[in-house]
Amino acid sequence: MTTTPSYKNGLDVPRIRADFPILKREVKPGVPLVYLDSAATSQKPTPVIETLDRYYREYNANIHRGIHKLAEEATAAYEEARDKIRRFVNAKSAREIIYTRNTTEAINLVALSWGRANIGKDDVIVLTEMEHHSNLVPWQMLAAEKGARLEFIPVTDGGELDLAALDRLLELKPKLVSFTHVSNVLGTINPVAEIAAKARQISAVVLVDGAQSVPHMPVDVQALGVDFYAFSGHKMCGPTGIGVLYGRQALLEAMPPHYGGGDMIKRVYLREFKPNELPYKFEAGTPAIAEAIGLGAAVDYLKSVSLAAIQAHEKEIIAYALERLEEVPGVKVYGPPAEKRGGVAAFTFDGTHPHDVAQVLDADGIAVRAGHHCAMPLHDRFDLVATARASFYLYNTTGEVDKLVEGLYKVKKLFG
Ligand code: C6P
Repeated sequence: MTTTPSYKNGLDVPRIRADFPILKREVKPGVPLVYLDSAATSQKPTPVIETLDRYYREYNANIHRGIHKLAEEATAAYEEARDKIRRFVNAKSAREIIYTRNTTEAINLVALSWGRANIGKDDVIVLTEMEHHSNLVPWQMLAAEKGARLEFIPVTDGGELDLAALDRLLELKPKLVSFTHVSNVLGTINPVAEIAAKARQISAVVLVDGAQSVPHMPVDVQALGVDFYAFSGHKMCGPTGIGVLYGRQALLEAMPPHYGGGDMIKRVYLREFKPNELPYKFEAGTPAIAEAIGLGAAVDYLKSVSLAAIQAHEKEIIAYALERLEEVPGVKVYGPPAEKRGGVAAFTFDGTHPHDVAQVLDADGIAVRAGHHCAMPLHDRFDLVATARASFYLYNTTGEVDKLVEGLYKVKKLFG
């Protein structure tokens, strides 16, 4: 058995764990929670929880409407959070930061607005085989509506994108290239800047699904050279119900609004309207005010820890996890080696169904996810119906990896 290494990355994990009240929880008497499901949603630190609490206790009001004190405070906090997020991903302007409910809604916004206005019959959209359903289904719906064609960058046996195939697909002159930064199943970190540069040469628009990257590594949308970048607050220590679409201003300016209603208008007449300026053009109706402000607090928290340190910590944890999982006879982990992946390990375990694996682990307080993880075509690619998945974040320890491995030996005993 490998001995547990000490962390080389400088992250004070015990101190970080103290910031997350839920991690003190026992799932039953004497059985502490081992939370290995942060790719589904992360836990929330006290500063985020307190920010939500303070909003409702002290300045709950609708934004951009009232001229009273509370409305002013709520509006200021909502817009301050937008600017924090802008700086976090290095967008040029806060106008380029559109609040959405989550990554899914951000991608649908692009499909409904940019897609409907720019994609026509026989136009090509390039996606990849490793996409989450959120970055597949909206394009399937658009392609069906417009008669457009979907093409896919294949995934290699090692769980990486086949970039030679990308070169061939770019010869089809796609209008859009849309792909995930980090796979939620394989953990693969895709070379975003390289793909975006190639796509730009043929003037394709580039959308990146950042659901599994923004929480875990420094992201600079300008350096990456992307047009759209989508992510979710709940996976980055923030509340549920809030997400972000980053879009290049020139593109967003040219796009029609996708939803109609309050806030997204400058002037309404009985038979027509004039849309509001950015970013409000895409924020119809009363938004998730508390959640946006809470996301601002999550950004402050992640910055105070340092994204570079979080990434280094996850690299250590995943390297250790891959090494330990390999020791367990019958376990097969999918995806590339630790250097090329984020903190995600999806695996199968001989003939045992992943749901049984997850259930046995759950009895010991170990939370992993089992299923297709909203990536059915990727599971088809590997001839799988489901996998079990452990995913790690800043608060996880190598001791928790050891518990996972102990749990898997229990599974082996039970199911032979
Ligand atoms: N993946 C998982 O357990 P939403 O639900 O909109 O916040 O995020 C959707 C999404 C989009 N892209 C990627 C790469 C994702 O991983 C997710 C969410 C979760 O893997 C829930 S299915």
